[in-house]
Order: sequence, then structure tokens, then C-alpha cells
Amino acid sequence: MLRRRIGADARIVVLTGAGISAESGLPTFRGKDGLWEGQRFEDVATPEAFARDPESVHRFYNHRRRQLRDAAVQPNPAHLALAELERRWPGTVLVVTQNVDDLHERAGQRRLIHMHGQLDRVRCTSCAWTGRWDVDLGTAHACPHCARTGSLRPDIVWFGETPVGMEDIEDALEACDLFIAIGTSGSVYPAAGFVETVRSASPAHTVEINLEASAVGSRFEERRYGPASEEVPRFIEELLTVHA
Ligand code: BJW
Repeated sequence: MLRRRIGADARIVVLTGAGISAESGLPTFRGKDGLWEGQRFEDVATPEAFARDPESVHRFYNHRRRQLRDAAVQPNPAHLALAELERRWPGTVLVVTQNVDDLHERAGQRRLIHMHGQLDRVRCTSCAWTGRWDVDLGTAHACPHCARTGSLRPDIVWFGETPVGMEDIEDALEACDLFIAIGTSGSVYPAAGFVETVRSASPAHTVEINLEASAVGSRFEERRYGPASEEVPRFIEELLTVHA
């Protein structure tokens, strides 16, 4: 049962991390079999790494972009439940995802901010053009807008770069009544600090859903531990049973 009564007009903000896509077949970053295992993130997820060795960075993201198109990689019950919440909740729902996959969109989520960018988009470092990109990317490609070669990069937020949509995210966090963090380790900022932003701005209810306590788990009022594909639909069903 929900630990606190949530009003029908509640403004809900949901933060998602790699754990929500794990059961769709996409690896998380940290821990056993994670993307960072056997690899230093400084070698693939920083602007310095890209400047030093763009082909290695392209290889890392090309592999992941191809993985996204694997027929077995589909939204799981947790993504679907969040889209259902957005459709049926009388108040507002905003999903802020750290994930660069498109599983929330494929599940039907509409109010969504990709704070760490998107795998299926690229950006030109020369003219700032951004656009969709579904195939492998390399240093020989030319920008479709300015025609410069070798200036396209994955539209991903690397360490040391500013996440996308921070003003809108901060406004939503400060105004929300319910904050739910799903499948994120709480080890990368600013996302790891969102629970603190919510707590200092309002008396909102805060809920963590994860396989295990995250690095900031103790800061949440309510904690539910188990696979996202089970815990998220259960939690959302409880919310909707009360109000929809
Ligand atoms: C399940 C599950 C299942 C598994 N069911 N759960 C010192 C102190 C504080 C901060 C800093 C510092 N030094 C530098 C910083 C800032 C830095 C930072 O945080 N560094 C840390 C290393 C400390 N941050 C930045 O540089 C960010 N930019 C920034 O701060 O700009 C300044 C600014 C802020 C605010 C406004 C304006 C300006 C940028 C961060 C960019 C992160 N990029 C990456 C890689 C790129 C994307 C990609 O390649 O995909 O984003 S790093 C990587 O970590 C990726 C993820 O989005 C991110 C978070 O990982 P996530 O999602 O939490 O995954 P995991 O693997 O860590 O955890 C998975 C979780 O799921 C686990 O808890 C499991 O238990 C769980 N789980 N299966 C439920 N079935």
C-alpha cells in the first residue's frame, strides 16, 4: 500500500535510469556485466575521450545504437506502466530519463526529457545541427547541414557537459507532489541530487524503486525493492486504483 495519500491533482515527476531498461535486454553501466565493466568511462564518455580517439567512442555508441534495433529489445512492463500512468492520471506526469534509449517513446510516453541525450540522434560540433541518426557513425561522415567531415558526434551528454532541459527539470522538481526514482544508482549528478531538490522545495512524497538501495536510497520516504518490471506496474496500479 502507498505510504502516503496522493491527491488526484498531484504533479508527478519520474526519474528513470538504466535499471528500467535492464529487463528489456539493455545493460546497465555499473556492476557485474555493466557497460563500464572492463572499461574506464573516461575512455568513452567524456569530450576528452572523443577528442583523443573518436573512432573508439563511435564504436561504443554504434554498438549500442545497433543493439537498440535488435527485435528482442522492446519496452517492458515498467515502461508501459509509466505510459499508462501518463494517459490516465488526472494530474500531470513528467518522465525525466537518464537513458539514451528510446524505450519510453516506444511505450507511448509523451512528456519526456532525455537529460543525457539520445542514441538515435547526432550533433555537429561545427554548425550545431542536430538530427536523427539510425545507422553507424564514423569520422568519415559529413554533416548533412554544413557538409563538414568528421564533425558529427553522438547527441549524448558526457561527463563535464551540461544535461539537457535542466531549467524545466528543476521547475518540475520544485513544484511536484510525488517524485519517483526508478532503476538508477544515484551515483551521477545532477540526477542523484534530485531527491534533495524535491525535499528542500516542498513536502512532496518521494519513492525509490530499484533492485537494491541506491547510493541516495536513504533520502527517500518510501522504498520498494525488486525488479522494475514488477514493482513499477504494482506501484502505478495502486496509484490509479485510488484515483482513476
Ligand atoms: C534495476 C534493475 C531492475 C538494475 N529493476 N532496478 C564530484 C561530486 C559530485 C558531482 C561531480 C563530481 N565530479 C564531477 C561531478 C559531476 C558529474 C558526476 O556526477 N560525476 C560522478 C562520477 C560523481 N556529472 C556530470 O558531469 C554531469 N554534468 C554536470 O554535472 O553538469 C553540470 C551542471 C549540472 C546541473 C545544471 C547545469 C550544469 C553529466 C553527467 C553525464 C552522464 N553521462 C552518462 C554516459 C552518457 C550516456 C550513455 O552513454 O548512455 O550517463 S554516465 C552514465 O551514468 C549514463 C547514465 O545515464 C548515468 C547514470 O547511470 P544509471 O542510470 O544510474 O545506471 P547504473 O548502471 O549506475 O545503475 C543502474 C541501477 O539500476 C542500479 O541501481 C541497479 O540496482 C538498478 N537495476 N536492474 C530495477 N531490473
